[in-house]
Amino acid sequence: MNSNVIRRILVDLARSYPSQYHQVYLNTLQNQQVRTLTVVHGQIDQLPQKVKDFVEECVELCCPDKLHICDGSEEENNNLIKVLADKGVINQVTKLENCWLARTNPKDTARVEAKTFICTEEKHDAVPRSKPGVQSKLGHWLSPDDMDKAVAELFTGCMKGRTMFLLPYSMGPIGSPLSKIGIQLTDSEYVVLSMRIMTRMGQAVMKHLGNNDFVKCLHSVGTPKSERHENPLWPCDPERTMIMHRPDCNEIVSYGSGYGGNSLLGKKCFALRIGSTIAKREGWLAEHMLISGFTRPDGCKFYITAAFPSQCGKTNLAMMTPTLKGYKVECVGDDIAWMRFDKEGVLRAINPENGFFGVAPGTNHESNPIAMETVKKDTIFTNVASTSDGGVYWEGLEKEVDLTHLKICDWLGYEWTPGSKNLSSHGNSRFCSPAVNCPILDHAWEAPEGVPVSAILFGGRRPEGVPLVYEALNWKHGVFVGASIRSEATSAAEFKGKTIMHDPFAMRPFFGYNFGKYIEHWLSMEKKSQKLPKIFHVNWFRKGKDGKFLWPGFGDNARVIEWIMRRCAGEDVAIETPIGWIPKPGTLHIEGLNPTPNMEELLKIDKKFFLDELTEIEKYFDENLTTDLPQAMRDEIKAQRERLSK
Ligand code: O2Y
Ligand code: MN
Repeated sequence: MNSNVIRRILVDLARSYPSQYHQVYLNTLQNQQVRTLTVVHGQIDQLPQKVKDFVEECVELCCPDKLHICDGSEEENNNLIKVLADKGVINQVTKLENCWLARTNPKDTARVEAKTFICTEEKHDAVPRSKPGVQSKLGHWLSPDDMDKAVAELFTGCMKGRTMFLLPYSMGPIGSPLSKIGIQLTDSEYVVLSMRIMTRMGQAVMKHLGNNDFVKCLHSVGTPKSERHENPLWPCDPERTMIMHRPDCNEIVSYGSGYGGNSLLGKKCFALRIGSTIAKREGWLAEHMLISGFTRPDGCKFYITAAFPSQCGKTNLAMMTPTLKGYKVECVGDDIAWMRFDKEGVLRAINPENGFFGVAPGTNHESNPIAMETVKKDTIFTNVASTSDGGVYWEGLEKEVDLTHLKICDWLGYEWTPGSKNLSSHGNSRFCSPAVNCPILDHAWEAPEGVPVSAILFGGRRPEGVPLVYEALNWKHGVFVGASIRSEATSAAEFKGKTIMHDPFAMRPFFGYNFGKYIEHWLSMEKKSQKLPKIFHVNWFRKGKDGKFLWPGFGDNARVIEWIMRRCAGEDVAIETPIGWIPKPGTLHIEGLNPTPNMEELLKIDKKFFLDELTEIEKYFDENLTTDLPQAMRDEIKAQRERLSK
């Protein structure tokens, strides 16, 4: 008998087996023996049929010993914390309230772009046609056959001896018309704890799901051959890690990594990669953007969204403490925005997440006091250092933690001394904290209809040439500005060093479909509304001849946002330049800044620099998009070149 037929029969048998024993009997195909799966938490017969089918299929494939259906309760959470703490996978940060520190396998510390794939029938649906000989930098394609082979090879029996956890979760407030539901299966307790922070997870979601469709997410930390008998605290399989997405059937499959964006599948995989494909189909936008509300002293409030590449300060801007008197910032989200036009033509945004997975190094009471407050309780830290008084430490806290009488254990667990040539914390170490801990969380952060967006900001880390702020001439030009984002590379991904990388829309690692089509989708938004948000480009990182930053940044960025708000209110505070509108002299509030910033330098537009920039952008488009580049973008290049050549 064909193994699939045997499989079907055994699954049917399993379904009819009395559920009160919480047991289903399933077949492991490797040895054709019947194995026992113990349901240790929750009831399989109470799952919606579509969820049951998905679980059974994955149980058959992965062969876990146990199944735990998560309810999202505090009790469940505490039990899992205890399991991990008893094993030594996490340690309590006793100085803080209900905070924990995880140290990962040093080979599993960041998203792995090179091993992240979009699987479609046609390659062209996933990635643009690049120039012959040019390896596309806009995503990696996998054929359905290759994905099936990879899944069979990597996942067969990969959860033997482990528990499979079933997590029902909602991206966005449960029940919001803008929200979507996912079901993640994982063999990592750390992932369960983190997903409970980062998403709305548990029973309420399952109830809301009913028999509707959901995004199917399968995750395993994997079982490397070399470590099968070593029982490592942080199992992973770095050599064979693969993160695969199938937009046509809303599926995510991730193997080999327990870290961040590779394993918390609601975040980059669902909310951005699969999210952008759903958004394309349904006519909305899923973007790598923070969402914040700014209130002026007169009470007038504006919401902005902002797309900056990874590690360019989105969390700092989202939680900014403004230095301008009487201004208030409130945070809706720090990383992802789902946006659609409402019936009145107003662009509305929700934050699909429920927490912050922020970079620890560099976060301190000067750069982000609100984040420092947010991480004080219910937080999971990953790959930061610990101090002998029960605290945590990372680069950037030098002025705040008195290390003189403390012993420090670095992120690898070794004793560390200040001044050592090694860093105490990994450059991509993180805090994972519930959004509700944020003292400036916006009152409308869970509004089902989303918040109204007045301005969209693009930006990057540009030490040279790019002014502090400019406003796009119109929507089409704004789309070109987004498509042209470049930024000094950082350590969030595998790319290191100080090169200026292209990162269109700050989405380069997160496109779920062909970037050429993505640009077209953005262009098509113009037809949806008469009330389009204004588009701006900001750069906090311009440096002077002495190599020092020209702009103080952080809370003083409120001064730039204040100018942006005035533009949104229609004030005549800008002058036109070949690249867009910049502040009229004297209109950007710099009073009280010491030293007084050199505004002339900060806003200077060097025509030669921008002509070279255009040449580079055109080359990038030609190499990476060839004929997939929408004509509108070529028109923008031509028009900008003409403006710069006058
Ligand atoms: O390296 C990772 O797995 C985390 S990446 C990340 C986490 C939170 C927010 N943004 C990012 C990013 O890379 O954009
Ligand atoms: Mn991000």
